Amino acid sequence: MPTPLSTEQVEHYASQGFVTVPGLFAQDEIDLVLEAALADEKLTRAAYSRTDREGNETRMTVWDELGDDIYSIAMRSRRVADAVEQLIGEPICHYNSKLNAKEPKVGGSWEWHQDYGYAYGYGVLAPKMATCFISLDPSNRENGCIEMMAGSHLLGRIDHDFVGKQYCADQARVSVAEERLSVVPCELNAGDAVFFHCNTLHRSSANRSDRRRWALITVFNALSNLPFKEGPHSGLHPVDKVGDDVLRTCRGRLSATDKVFQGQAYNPAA
Ligand SMILES: O=C(O)CCC(=O)C(=O)O
Repeated sequence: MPTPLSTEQVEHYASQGFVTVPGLFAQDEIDLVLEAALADEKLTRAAYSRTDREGNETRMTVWDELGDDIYSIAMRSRRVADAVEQLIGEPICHYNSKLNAKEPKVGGSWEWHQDYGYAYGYGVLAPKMATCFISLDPSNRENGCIEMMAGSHLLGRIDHDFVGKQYCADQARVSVAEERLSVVPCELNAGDAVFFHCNTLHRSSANRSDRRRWALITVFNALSNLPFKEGPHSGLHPVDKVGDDVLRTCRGRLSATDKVFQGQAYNPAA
């Protein structure tokens, strides 16, 4: 199994529940992804809004299958897929992907949650999942960078419930966890990535700034851990990895079909 991450990076992930990898993608590669996303009518059409407690809206587009579009190619590239496989320790499949667009001034917050809090309800048996978050814009506290609660993956799965339109981790537990653990704002440059465990509590604030904060996010699952229920995931086959050089050949490779986009808010309770 290839091991693109260093021992220190893997140890950080194991103890803290996440690891930041600066410069996973170069600026010119991110520019190609953004150029495509801004021109991609199918991607825009499939976007929907998720409002936070204050009624601010984060626009997101979700898709179930990794295809040959440039966003999927980024996530199928070895620097991502091999790293996730190294962290999960087993062959991996795709779970879901999304583009989260926090627009200047209006982009909403994400409350504390675990990705496994969602996936559990859709029949994923074990927390053998990890997420790759790639920043497409510089992100900091002002425009709502993602924040990790260090070590929270060791708390196990926390019950989730709806607060408004968001599915959030149990507030009482989160409050205690916040007192005992530290919260790390992941300030990122475009092209930096954060890999995090599916039980790591994470959140982000609303974008009050005049700078956009877009991110490309993929959740991967262990191939041995396929969901036993229907849901917003594909899985079923191993990630078809591509070389890191392929992305630069994918200028303008937009989404091929509307069908790849699920366009539905996640609702394991439905
Ligand atoms: O975009 C963000 O800041 C967080 C997104 C997130 O946690 C999610 O999509 O599950």
